[in-house]
Amino acid sequence: MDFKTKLDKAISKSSSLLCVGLDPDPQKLKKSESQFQFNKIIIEATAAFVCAYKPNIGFYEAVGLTGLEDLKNTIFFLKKNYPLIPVILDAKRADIGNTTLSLAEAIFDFYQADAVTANPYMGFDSLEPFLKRRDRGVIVLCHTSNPSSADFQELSVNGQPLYIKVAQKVVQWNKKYKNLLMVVGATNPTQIKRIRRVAGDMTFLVPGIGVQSGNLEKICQNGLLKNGRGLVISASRSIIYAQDPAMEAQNLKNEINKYRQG
Ligand code: OMP
Repeated sequence: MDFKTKLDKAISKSSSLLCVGLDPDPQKLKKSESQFQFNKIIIEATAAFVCAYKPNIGFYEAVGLTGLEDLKNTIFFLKKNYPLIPVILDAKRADIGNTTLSLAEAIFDFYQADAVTANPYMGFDSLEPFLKRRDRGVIVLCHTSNPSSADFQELSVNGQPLYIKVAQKVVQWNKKYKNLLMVVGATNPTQIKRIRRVAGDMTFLVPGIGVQSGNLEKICQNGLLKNGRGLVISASRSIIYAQDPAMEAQNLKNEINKYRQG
């Protein structure tokens, strides 16, 4: 089953557009608790309320080899116990072609992620080895949520902001490969409206809800499709460090669903 079909089915089954980011900061874990043990508790508490999980590789790389093992164990735990929930490995990768080929092997074969986040700065050939893995999703950064995202993404290129040029390219590539999505940060409610006009019914991964203070209502108003889909809304810290991660995930799922019903 390809990534988009798996995601679509997971959205139907969970009635949720919520993705939980598995970003265990080593500083915040209890003594002797591994990142895998931390994730397992979060996954068991939140699995009923999510359509996807998104571990960010940076938190695991920070720990060294045991971190990478914990990342692999987390994804394998999900595959074994929650095989219908897709896993997005947030790595924001892309490089010259033969290097991306190796990245694709690491992300899709070694870690067995269903999708990867990818950086479009180096252009088409840097993404092609990911795109050729047609059963996996490639989620290209279009407009990110961070404070300095405008430094490059809002630069005018022939009268249009660069992020719109990126969105146009992603739409074009998706016509051929059919496995693309894009990242639009939740702190960009006006930009998401413009991107939606360019992107038709493509799905956006939307991080930046919670600690980064993205505006959920505006994002939903401006980004959701008429069928109540088209967005996967991701939160990490506000859920994984909550007193009650299950309740936090359920509340966020319900809040998103309020907007889906218009
Ligand atoms: P919280 O702010 O704790 O919810 O975490 C957000 C997660 O989404 C982190 O793993 C970020 O790396 C990731 N992210 C963004 O915050 N902003 C973006 O524009 C893109 C991403 C991403 O690609 O997921």
